[in-house]
Amino acid sequence: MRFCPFAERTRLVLNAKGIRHEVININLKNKPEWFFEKNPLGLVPVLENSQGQLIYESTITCEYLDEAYPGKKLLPDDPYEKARQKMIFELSSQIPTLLICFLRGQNKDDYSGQKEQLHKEFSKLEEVLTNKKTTFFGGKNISMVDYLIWPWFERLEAVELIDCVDHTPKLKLWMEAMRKDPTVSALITDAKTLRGFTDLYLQNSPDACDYGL
Ligand SMILES: N[C@@H](CCC(=O)N[C@@H](CS)C(=O)NCC(=O)O)C(=O)O
Repeated sequence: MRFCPFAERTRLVLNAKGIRHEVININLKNKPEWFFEKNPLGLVPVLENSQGQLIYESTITCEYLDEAYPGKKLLPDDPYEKARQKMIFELSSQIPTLLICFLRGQNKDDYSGQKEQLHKEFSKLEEVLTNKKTTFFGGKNISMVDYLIWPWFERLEAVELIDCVDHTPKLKLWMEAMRKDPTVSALITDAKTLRGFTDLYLQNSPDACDYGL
Protein backbone atom coordinates (compact mmCIF):
# COMPACT_ATOMS: atom_id res chain seq x y z
CA MET A 1 0.00 0.00 0.00
CA ARG A 2 1.55 3.21 -1.28
CA PHE A 3 1.29 5.11 2.00
CA CYS A 4 2.06 2.35 4.51
CA PRO A 5 5.02 3.26 6.79
CA PHE A 6 5.75 -0.42 7.41
CA ALA A 7 5.84 -1.22 3.69
CA GLU A 8 8.04 1.84 3.22
CA ARG A 9 10.69 0.20 5.40
CA THR A 10 10.85 -2.74 3.02
CA ARG A 11 10.90 -0.49 -0.04
CA LEU A 12 13.72 1.56 1.48
CA VAL A 13 15.83 -1.55 2.01
CA LEU A 14 15.05 -2.91 -1.47
CA ASN A 15 16.15 0.40 -2.97
CA ALA A 16 19.16 0.95 -0.73
CA LYS A 17 20.50 -2.46 -1.71
CA GLY A 18 19.60 -2.05 -5.37
CA ILE A 19 17.47 -5.21 -5.44
CA ARG A 20 15.40 -5.53 -8.59
CA HIS A 21 11.76 -5.88 -7.59
CA GLU A 22 8.17 -5.29 -8.52
CA VAL A 23 5.74 -3.53 -6.17
CA ILE A 24 2.14 -4.76 -6.12
CA ASN A 25 -0.13 -2.43 -4.16
CA ILE A 26 -3.37 -3.68 -2.68
CA ASN A 27 -6.39 -1.78 -1.42
CA LEU A 28 -6.41 -2.32 2.35
CA LYS A 29 -10.04 -1.24 2.55
CA ASN A 30 -10.97 -3.97 0.08
CA LYS A 31 -8.32 -6.68 0.31
CA PRO A 32 -8.21 -9.27 -2.43
CA GLU A 33 -8.84 -12.85 -1.24
CA TRP A 34 -5.49 -14.04 -2.62
CA PHE A 35 -3.70 -11.73 -0.24
CA PHE A 36 -4.54 -13.88 2.80
CA GLU A 37 -2.72 -16.78 1.14
CA LYS A 38 0.39 -14.58 1.12
CA ASN A 39 -0.03 -13.40 4.70
CA PRO A 40 -2.66 -14.90 7.01
CA LEU A 41 -2.47 -11.71 9.11
CA GLY A 42 -3.69 -9.71 6.11
CA LEU A 43 -1.06 -7.01 6.67
CA VAL A 44 1.34 -5.34 4.25
CA PRO A 45 4.20 -5.57 3.49
CA VAL A 46 4.73 -9.09 2.17
CA LEU A 47 7.76 -10.14 0.15
CA GLU A 48 7.67 -12.96 -2.36
CA ASN A 49 11.03 -14.06 -3.68
CA SER A 50 11.85 -15.71 -7.00
CA GLN A 51 11.37 -19.16 -5.45
CA GLY A 52 7.87 -18.21 -4.30
CA GLN A 53 8.91 -18.03 -0.63
CA LEU A 54 6.85 -15.56 1.38
CA ILE A 55 8.13 -13.27 4.13
CA TYR A 56 5.99 -10.84 6.12
CA GLU A 57 6.42 -8.42 9.06
CA SER A 58 8.39 -5.37 7.97
CA THR A 59 11.40 -5.79 10.26
CA ILE A 60 11.71 -9.45 9.24
CA THR A 61 11.48 -8.58 5.54
CA CYS A 62 14.25 -5.99 5.95
CA GLU A 63 16.62 -8.31 7.79
CA TYR A 64 15.88 -11.08 5.29
CA LEU A 65 16.72 -8.80 2.36
CA ASP A 66 19.95 -7.70 3.99
CA GLU A 67 21.06 -11.28 4.56
CA ALA A 68 19.78 -12.87 1.36
CA TYR A 69 20.98 -10.33 -1.19
CA PRO A 70 24.42 -8.99 -2.04
CA GLY A 71 25.25 -5.30 -2.06
CA LYS A 72 25.69 -2.80 0.71
CA LYS A 73 25.21 -4.45 4.14
CA LEU A 74 22.76 -2.45 6.23
CA LEU A 75 23.15 -4.38 9.47
CA PRO A 76 26.60 -4.83 11.02
CA ASP A 77 28.19 -8.33 10.95
CA ASP A 78 29.50 -7.94 14.48
CA PRO A 79 26.91 -9.61 16.79
CA TYR A 80 27.22 -6.92 19.47
CA GLU A 81 26.91 -4.04 17.00
CA LYS A 82 23.90 -5.79 15.46
CA ALA A 83 22.34 -6.17 18.90
CA ARG A 84 22.99 -2.47 19.56
CA GLN A 85 21.13 -1.46 16.40
CA LYS A 86 18.20 -3.63 17.46
CA MET A 87 18.21 -2.09 20.94
CA ILE A 88 18.13 1.41 19.45
CA PHE A 89 15.24 0.31 17.26
CA GLU A 90 13.39 -0.89 20.38
CA LEU A 91 13.85 2.57 21.89
CA SER A 92 11.65 3.87 19.07
CA SER A 93 8.97 1.22 19.49
CA GLN A 94 6.35 3.43 21.18
CA ILE A 95 6.42 6.08 18.46
CA PRO A 96 4.11 4.34 15.94
CA THR A 97 1.36 3.77 18.54
CA LEU A 98 1.58 7.38 19.74
CA LEU A 99 1.36 8.77 16.22
CA ILE A 100 -1.56 6.50 15.34
CA CYS A 101 -3.37 7.75 18.48
CA PHE A 102 -2.83 11.34 17.35
CA LEU A 103 -4.12 10.51 13.89
CA ARG A 104 -7.22 8.86 15.14
CA GLY A 105 -7.80 11.87 17.40
CA GLN A 106 -7.90 9.65 20.47
CA ASN A 107 -7.53 11.36 23.85
CA LYS A 108 -8.11 14.75 22.18
CA ASP A 109 -8.74 16.20 25.62
CA ASP A 110 -5.19 15.20 26.60
CA TYR A 111 -3.38 16.59 23.56
CA SER A 112 -0.54 18.18 25.53
CA GLY A 113 -0.12 15.00 27.58
CA GLN A 114 0.27 12.99 24.39
CA LYS A 115 2.77 15.49 23.02
CA GLU A 116 4.68 15.22 26.28
CA GLN A 117 4.82 11.44 25.82
CA LEU A 118 6.15 11.87 22.29
CA HIS A 119 8.84 14.29 23.57
CA LYS A 120 9.88 11.62 26.05
CA GLU A 121 10.21 9.00 23.31
CA PHE A 122 12.17 11.41 21.11
CA SER A 123 14.49 12.23 24.01
CA LYS A 124 15.54 8.58 24.21
CA LEU A 125 16.69 8.76 20.60
CA GLU A 126 18.32 12.16 21.15
CA GLU A 127 20.38 10.62 23.94
CA VAL A 128 21.61 7.87 21.63
CA LEU A 129 22.80 10.40 19.04
CA THR A 130 24.38 12.56 21.74
CA ASN A 131 26.31 9.62 23.19
CA LYS A 132 27.34 8.18 19.84
CA LYS A 133 28.32 11.60 18.44
CA THR A 134 27.36 10.46 14.96
CA THR A 135 24.81 11.74 12.44
CA PHE A 136 23.07 8.38 12.07
CA PHE A 137 21.93 5.85 14.63
CA GLY A 138 24.30 3.14 13.44
CA GLY A 139 27.33 5.41 13.01
CA LYS A 140 28.55 7.96 10.50
CA ASN A 141 26.76 6.26 7.60
CA ILE A 142 23.09 5.48 7.16
CA SER A 143 22.18 1.89 8.05
CA MET A 144 19.28 -0.43 8.83
CA VAL A 145 18.06 1.19 12.04
CA ASP A 146 17.77 4.58 10.32
CA TYR A 147 15.64 3.15 7.54
CA LEU A 148 13.40 1.29 10.01
CA ILE A 149 12.70 4.39 12.10
CA TRP A 150 12.48 6.97 9.30
CA PRO A 151 8.91 6.44 7.97
CA TRP A 152 7.42 7.71 11.27
CA PHE A 153 9.53 10.86 11.18
CA GLU A 154 8.61 11.46 7.55
CA ARG A 155 4.98 11.67 8.72
CA LEU A 156 5.52 14.24 11.50
CA GLU A 157 4.78 17.19 9.25
CA ALA A 158 1.59 15.60 7.90
CA VAL A 159 0.28 15.05 11.42
CA GLU A 160 1.34 18.56 12.44
CA LEU A 161 3.79 17.34 15.05
CA ILE A 162 7.02 18.52 13.45
CA ASP A 163 7.55 20.98 16.33
CA CYS A 164 8.06 17.94 18.57
CA VAL A 165 11.68 17.71 17.34
CA ASP A 166 12.39 21.32 18.30
CA HIS A 167 13.71 20.25 21.69
CA THR A 168 15.81 17.41 20.23
CA PRO A 169 18.32 19.19 17.95
CA LYS A 170 20.36 16.09 17.09
CA LEU A 171 17.23 14.25 16.03
CA LYS A 172 16.30 17.25 13.90
CA LEU A 173 19.73 17.13 12.22
CA TRP A 174 19.30 13.39 11.71
CA MET A 175 16.01 14.12 9.88
CA GLU A 176 17.77 16.62 7.64
CA ALA A 177 20.51 14.11 6.88
CA MET A 178 17.91 11.41 6.18
CA ARG A 179 16.08 13.61 3.68
CA LYS A 180 19.37 14.03 1.78
CA ASP A 181 19.94 10.29 1.43
CA PRO A 182 19.16 9.35 -2.21
CA THR A 183 17.15 6.25 -1.19
CA VAL A 184 15.07 8.20 1.32
CA SER A 185 14.51 11.21 -0.91
CA ALA A 186 13.38 9.00 -3.81
CA LEU A 187 10.61 7.52 -1.65
CA ILE A 188 9.44 10.60 0.24
CA THR A 189 5.73 11.44 0.02
CA ASP A 190 4.87 15.10 0.60
CA ALA A 191 2.88 16.10 3.67
CA LYS A 192 -0.13 17.31 1.67
CA THR A 193 -0.51 13.95 -0.07
CA LEU A 194 -0.06 12.06 3.20
CA ARG A 195 -2.75 14.21 4.79
CA GLY A 196 -5.11 13.66 1.87
CA PHE A 197 -4.64 9.90 2.12
CA THR A 198 -4.96 9.86 5.92
CA ASP A 199 -8.22 11.82 5.93
CA LEU A 200 -9.81 9.33 3.54
CA TYR A 201 -8.30 6.32 5.34
CA LEU A 202 -9.69 7.43 8.69
CA GLN A 203 -13.12 7.80 7.07
CA ASN A 204 -12.75 4.17 5.89
CA SER A 205 -13.02 5.35 2.31
CA PRO A 206 -12.39 2.62 -0.29
CA ASP A 207 -10.57 5.33 -2.34
CA ALA A 208 -7.97 6.09 0.35
CA CYS A 209 -5.24 3.81 -0.98
CA ASP A 210 -5.63 5.25 -4.50
CA TYR A 211 -5.39 8.83 -3.27
CA GLY A 212 -3.68 11.06 -5.85
CA LEU A 213 -3.81 8.54 -8.71
N1 LIG B 1 3.72 -5.37 12.32
C1 LIG B 1 3.42 -5.19 10.93
C2 LIG B 1 2.44 -4.06 10.79
C3 LIG B 1 2.01 -3.85 9.33
C4 LIG B 1 0.71 -3.03 9.24
O1 LIG B 1 0.07 -2.72 10.25
N2 LIG B 1 0.34 -2.65 8.02
C5 LIG B 1 -0.93 -1.98 7.85
C6 LIG B 1 -0.85 -0.87 6.80
S1 LIG B 1 0.12 0.51 7.32
C7 LIG B 1 -1.93 -2.98 7.28
O2 LIG B 1 -1.61 -3.84 6.51
N3 LIG B 1 -3.20 -2.82 7.68
C8 LIG B 1 -4.26 -3.66 7.20
C9 LIG B 1 -5.27 -3.96 8.25
O3 LIG B 1 -5.09 -3.50 9.37
O4 LIG B 1 -6.22 -4.66 7.95
C10 LIG B 1 4.70 -4.96 10.15
O5 LIG B 1 5.65 -4.42 10.74
O6 LIG B 1 4.78 -5.34 8.98
